[in-house]
Amino acid sequence: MTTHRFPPSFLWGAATSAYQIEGATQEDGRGASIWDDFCQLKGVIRDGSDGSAACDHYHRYAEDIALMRAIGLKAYRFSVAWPRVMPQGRGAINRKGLDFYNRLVDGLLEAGIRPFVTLYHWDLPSTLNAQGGWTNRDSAGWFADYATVVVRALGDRVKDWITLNEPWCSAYLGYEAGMHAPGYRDRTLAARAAHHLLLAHGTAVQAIRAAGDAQTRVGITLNFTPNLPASESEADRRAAAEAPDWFYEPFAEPILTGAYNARVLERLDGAVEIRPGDLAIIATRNDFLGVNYYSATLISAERGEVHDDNPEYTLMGWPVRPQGLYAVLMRLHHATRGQLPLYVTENGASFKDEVVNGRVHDEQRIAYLRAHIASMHRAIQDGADVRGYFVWSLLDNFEWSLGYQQFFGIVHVNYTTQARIIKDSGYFYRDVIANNGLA
Ligand code: IFM
Repeated sequence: MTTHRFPPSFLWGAATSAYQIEGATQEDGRGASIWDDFCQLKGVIRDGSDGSAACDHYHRYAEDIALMRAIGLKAYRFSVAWPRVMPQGRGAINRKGLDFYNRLVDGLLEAGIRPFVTLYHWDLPSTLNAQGGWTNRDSAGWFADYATVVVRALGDRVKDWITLNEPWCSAYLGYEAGMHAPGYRDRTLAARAAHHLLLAHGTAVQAIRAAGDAQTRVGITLNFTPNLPASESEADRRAAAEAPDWFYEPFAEPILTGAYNARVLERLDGAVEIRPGDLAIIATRNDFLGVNYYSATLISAERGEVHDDNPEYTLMGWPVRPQGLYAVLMRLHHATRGQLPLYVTENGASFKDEVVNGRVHDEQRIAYLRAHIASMHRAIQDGADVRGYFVWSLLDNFEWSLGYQQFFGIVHVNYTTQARIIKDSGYFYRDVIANNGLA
């Protein structure tokens, strides 16, 4: 019996990104990206690995589409590698790079799977980084030009475009925490990158609309880690509502309202020039908003950030808090007065898996997905306009500075043989899709 039924047109999908799965980083004219460079630095990737082979998806995409079909995916979110399409970041276009995405899109459409294309999932061409990367205001124009090239090439078949994936990570993990490429530790650079990423997003939305057609839809994907009250008490509720939200305020707020709040302005002040008209560009209308959700923070009025009495953690060390997905979706629903369709563009969990007789019995991942899908269902019942859900991830893959030691896939990948096995969570998800809900 289906207990949580979703709207008939609900789009069930899975997501990946180029550097995390493609491999073939030196093939067919692809240029270098900041992640190729970063991985070569000593000690920055936990297992000393890189994305040069990854899941070899560049060669195995047809097999991967067959897996998507076996699971019954209705949509697939992948990213285009900017340096594959424009090896120098600007100017010359690499036909062979575009051809790969042409083949991928054609294969998806033949399989009846709707492509959602992210234009930037962190692999900035190295040549652009040499010119300042996102700290250079010109990056907005570079990105819009690249977006135009891709939309002109694929836009006859791809209608759903995501400009940036998680600009919070690009700016703060990349330029302030030094954990991600390009690996800088400088608050000023991070603030500058954050503003320019937003500018790049708004500029690209306009460019994508100009290059696309009447069916073109464009949005951005942001990551949220909301503050939740540690208890139902009035004091905790107020504390959670009033606590700074460093995930929401610097990106979602200016995109949705056309203004930075005072806390964000304080951080940007002196680091970056905000020119008249910038915020209008940043707030260019989106057709949808992509929501990435993994975990939440608990806030108590007396003790600040706290932990649950009996927390369950994923292998990433992230507490499992499905109620946070409901909270984020409802907050966005209210902030946009229900006027902006939402997609959960990433949600999933890393747990250590074991292959036993050719099967992976990943009960914890199934429980995580079930609880989050139920939480999203509650938000839809309460009015949130959520149009789709993408599991992170289709495949186990390269988890950035944690290398190949995290396992988010609903499909297991053996990195020696490149053999794939659909995990039990993949079969669970197949049933969710087939029933359009939870059983
Ligand atoms: O693997 C990443 C992805 O690239 C962006 N969002 C979070 C995922 C898990 O850390």
